[in-house]
Amino acid sequence: MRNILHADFDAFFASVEQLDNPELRGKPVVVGGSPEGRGVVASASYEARKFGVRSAMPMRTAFRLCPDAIRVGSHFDRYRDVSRKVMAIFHDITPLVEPLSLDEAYLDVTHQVTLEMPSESIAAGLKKRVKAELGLTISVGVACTKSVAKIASDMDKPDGLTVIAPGQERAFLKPLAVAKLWGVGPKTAERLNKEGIETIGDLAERTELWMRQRFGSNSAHMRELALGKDNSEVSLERETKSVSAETTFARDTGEPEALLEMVSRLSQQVAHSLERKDLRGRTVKLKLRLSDFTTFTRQKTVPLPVQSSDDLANAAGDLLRAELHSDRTFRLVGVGVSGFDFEEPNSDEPRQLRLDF
Ligand code: TTP
Ligand code: MG
Ligand code: MG
Repeated sequence: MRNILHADFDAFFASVEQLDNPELRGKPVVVGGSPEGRGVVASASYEARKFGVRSAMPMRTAFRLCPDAIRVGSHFDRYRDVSRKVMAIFHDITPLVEPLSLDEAYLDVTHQVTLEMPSESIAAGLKKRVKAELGLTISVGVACTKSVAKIASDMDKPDGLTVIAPGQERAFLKPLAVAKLWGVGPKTAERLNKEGIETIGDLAERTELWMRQRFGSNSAHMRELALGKDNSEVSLERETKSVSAETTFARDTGEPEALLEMVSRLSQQVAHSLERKDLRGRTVKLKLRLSDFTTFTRQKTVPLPVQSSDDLANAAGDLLRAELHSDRTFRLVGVGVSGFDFEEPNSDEPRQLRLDF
């Protein structure tokens, strides 16, 4: 049995801004580009979230929901610096640290657990240390599997500590919204809801055939996850979960032709590397950074896994067109593919029969 922690900063960018500028503390703070420049919210303080403000929301919407919000531009170097520091603290606890992004990581503490120091105490100690040394709060989930630990860390934000005892995984997941499950994005969740699947428990009760028809070769894995089973290790070298390429323009541009041309070039690069690795994926992601450094992604799931540069460029181009506005200029664009569909050796199920899940 493993002991896993998932740690994630609370309102990361916004909290760093509040730390660096005491006047912002206790106030609804949003980090991101200006509403006039069609900026997007990167991070919202918990004071702002009370009004319904969320990440990736247009800044204009955020100000409509919360007119008193205080907007701050991003300071990436600072966030990177804080991220390095927190990762160093994690590594002080265990060498088995798997970062997922700047503000979160899995920690395998199996070898650190003793009778006097159960995983819950390790997690509490970690939270205390981060608060004392960095002045910021993290939320931590403790469980025997990565997927349950990750869902648990999100349960009691901010400053949360949620422990799922061994054997309680299924009961814990049962009442939770199906969208909380790894691999179930908003669109899939919507479709599942239409079929009467509201909770992870509802999903866990479906038959294997039912799952296969919707999730294809990924169905067995999805079912295990819904049951709270997940054998994946906290790994230092991550398996390829996505393939991407990005470019920063020499000069920021808002020209649709230039941007689409770049998307098509990046799609070719990504397609080449997909081909080399013999991978095809169903989620196409477009990454955009505006002139003010606000960064956001848009993604879509395509019915059939893509590998060719044309399919990729089409999907990414659609995503790009939706984000082009005359008053917007971009400094970076990136294209990526994830959601790899590993073919089962004995699978004779025609791909075309799969629904768009
Ligand atoms: P998250 O951990 O997803 O969000 P958060 O830390 O702001 O809030 P929470 O308390 O719910 O964890 O992301 C970490 C940082 O990554 C976030 O502070 C800003 C950045 N980010 C973006 O730039 N764009 C996005 O769409 C998201 C989701 C995050
Ligand atoms: Mg966070
Ligand atoms: Mg995070």
